[in-house]
Amino acid sequence: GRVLALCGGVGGAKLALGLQSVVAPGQLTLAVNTGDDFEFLGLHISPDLDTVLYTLAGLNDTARGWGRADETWNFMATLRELGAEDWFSLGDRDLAVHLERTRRLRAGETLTDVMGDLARRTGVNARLLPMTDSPLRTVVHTPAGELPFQHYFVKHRCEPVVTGISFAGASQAVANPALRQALADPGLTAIVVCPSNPFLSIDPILSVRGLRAALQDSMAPIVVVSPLVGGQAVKGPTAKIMGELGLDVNSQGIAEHYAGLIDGMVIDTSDAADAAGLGIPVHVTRTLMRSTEDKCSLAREVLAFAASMR
Ligand code: FO1
Ligand code: CA
Repeated sequence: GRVLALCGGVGGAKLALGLQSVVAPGQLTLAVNTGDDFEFLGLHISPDLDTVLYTLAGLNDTARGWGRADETWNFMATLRELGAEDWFSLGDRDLAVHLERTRRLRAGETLTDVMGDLARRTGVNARLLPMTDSPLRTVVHTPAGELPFQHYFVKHRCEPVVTGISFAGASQAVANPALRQALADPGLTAIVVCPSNPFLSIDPILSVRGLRAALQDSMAPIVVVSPLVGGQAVKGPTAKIMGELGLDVNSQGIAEHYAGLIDGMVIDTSDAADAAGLGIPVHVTRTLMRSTEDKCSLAREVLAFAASMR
């Protein structure tokens, strides 16, 4: 059956890759966070869409976690010699994607059209949908003021204390029509929330006007894969942010965050003790995705778990 997955960057892209291998060709749709998007050197940057694109196309740099494999950095080195802004790095190959995408956006194409074409040309076997084509920007609140997401994440290396998070433009944003269509499809059999950061990667998607309600109205069961392993984030600032926001850094905290939306949760074996207290169906398994086989077997288990709830 058809499957829809919500995802952000690295953690989400790994499960998306597993889903791409186990879901029948043409049946997987990915709704990707664009709250991290911004403009740098006049270029439109979509970090999560690119992480998912490169991962599904097999072009990603696995060690760095973002950008392309086999990358060179002549552009950045030359920029630095010119005294230009250089806190955000674009590799030479990545730069070509950014130049072409920005040109097409300026010529009037939507982000959905451009990403769809890039996905087709790189051999991706899933529908890659930005959650919205409207500008929606994640803003991180800190004691020293508000920071655009990439300033918080890259320029300030997630060091500032997070006192809140908001999504500028969310109430005016128009949900991607193709995503609304996927949600209304009676043939949709599962909605998977990937193990991405709930606050920084999934909440922006849920903040798009009408999307949370459309998810709730969908007939398909919604299953979230916890981004925590042993009460810790696999990568990135999830645990740090949860602590700073006064939330419990455990499966219970994740379940409460998604309460009213999700029908089931997949947690890691190291968090198995949490299962009984979650109040929703839980599937316990190994959720760390190192190998391709890890990604595929987790994808299969998540879909089987969702199928058990229909
Ligand atoms: N992350 C960094 O920590 N430093 C960078 O210079 C950087 C550049 C970059 C360029 C293109 C791209 O698609 C992603 C890039 N990222 C970089 C990753 C990105 O900022 C974050 O990982 C995501 O926004 C969080 O999901
Ligand atoms: Ca429902």
